[in-house]
Amino acid sequence: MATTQSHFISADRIRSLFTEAMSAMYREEVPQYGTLVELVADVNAKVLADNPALKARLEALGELERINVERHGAIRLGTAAELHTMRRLFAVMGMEAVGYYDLSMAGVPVHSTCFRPVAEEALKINPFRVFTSLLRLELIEDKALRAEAEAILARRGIFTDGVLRLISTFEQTGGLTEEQAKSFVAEALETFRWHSEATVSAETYKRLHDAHRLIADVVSFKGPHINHLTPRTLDIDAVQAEMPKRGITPKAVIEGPPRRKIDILLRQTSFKALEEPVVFLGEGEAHAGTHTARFGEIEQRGVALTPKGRMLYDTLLHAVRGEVQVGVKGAGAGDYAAELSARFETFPDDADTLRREGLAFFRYTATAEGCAARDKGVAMPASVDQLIAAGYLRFDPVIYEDFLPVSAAGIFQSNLGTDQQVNYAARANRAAFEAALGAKVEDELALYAATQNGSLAEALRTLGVTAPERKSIA
Ligand code: OOG
Ligand code: NI
Repeated sequence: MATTQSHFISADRIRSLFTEAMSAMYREEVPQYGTLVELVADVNAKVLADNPALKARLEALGELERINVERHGAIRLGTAAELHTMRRLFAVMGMEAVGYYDLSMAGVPVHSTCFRPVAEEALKINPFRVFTSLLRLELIEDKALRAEAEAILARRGIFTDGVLRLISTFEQTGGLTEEQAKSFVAEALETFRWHSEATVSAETYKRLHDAHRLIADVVSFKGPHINHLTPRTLDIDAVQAEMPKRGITPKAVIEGPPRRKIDILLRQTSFKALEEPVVFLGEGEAHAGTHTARFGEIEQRGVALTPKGRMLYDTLLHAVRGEVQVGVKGAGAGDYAAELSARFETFPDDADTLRREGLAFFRYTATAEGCAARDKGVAMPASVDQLIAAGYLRFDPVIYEDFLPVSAAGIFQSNLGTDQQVNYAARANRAAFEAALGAKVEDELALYAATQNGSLAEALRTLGVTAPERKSIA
């Protein structure tokens, strides 16, 4: 019996169509993005050619294909209602809000989440994520300016009628047909497009800008233009070194952990925002001006850390930042990098120690040897360590799929025109964020733990180990 559902295309497919369309649009809007994508592709090809073992591992894990399509973007929203609808829009593409990031501690008046797929299969197909920030006007001290910004934002509608209709269709029927999906992608793209016409006068723009550059960026335009799109590299140091040769100036320091044998979490670097021509509203005539918002970024992803590993990471990073602060024009960047490497020497840098000490999450699989031994009726050792030692069980890193608040703050700062590292008091308000979102954000650590534990349970089942000793797992 044919059902209407059989006409639906998968959320994964819609997400891939959207990523392709977004990437094509951003390449047109910001040509340096195209240069960066090419540079990253060159570096990744070289890394894989030089490391057949890495290539084989990524292939076996089904992670090789995603790397070439892997992108993250970022947008900044102005109102609770915009965030609410954005959640519904991303749901059409199988993306959910994961994690809460408080950027107020970096002096940036926003809080954020990451919209991304969560299922392992969906991540393999296309792990597209969007770092989505909501402006916190309550952090503007000037009450009159706050009211003015609120009034300006209240007048705009950032979604097309077409996309709103298709979101409703999706919610009512549970999916979109191929034709509807294509239309959805085209309509959704409009929300993320750059508009060089501001919706405010040059004078209003200046007042918003004086309060905070970010406020001007969010409030003065028709919509939340995508402000960067980031490809994933397998060697960020190589890309950083090569960027100037291709006419791109990177920020002073790579954010996140130092270079290591076993990559952990996320390392990121960006190039400075472009100064772009904009037209402000005027009395009768328009005024030409400029705005800087859009930039480029690259990232390298490593293993996800457990709460224990993350605590160690945060402690070490905090110590480095207490010791060395990178200045406005990147002064002290060399000292910072040296201090970072030195401090992180205490963080174990081999996969087995990370696993045994419960610092990082791993995915377990039964090996071919393990299955052969099972078939021969060989008695299986009961502990995970022994199964690994016997070659019956293997473990591979669970990739970190999220963001890092201190790094994100550094990326924000850099693109607000400074490399200066600043530390303000945190003013998190997760409850307000979730109220705006209309849902709770998911706990990323619980997702990684479920991946690890699910993989182990399945591997043990495959090997026929019924009562494993679990003590050596995080
Ligand atoms: C987002 C900055 C954060 C990242 O990768 O950490 C970010 C923004 O500037 O809107 O993209
Ligand atoms: Ni980013």
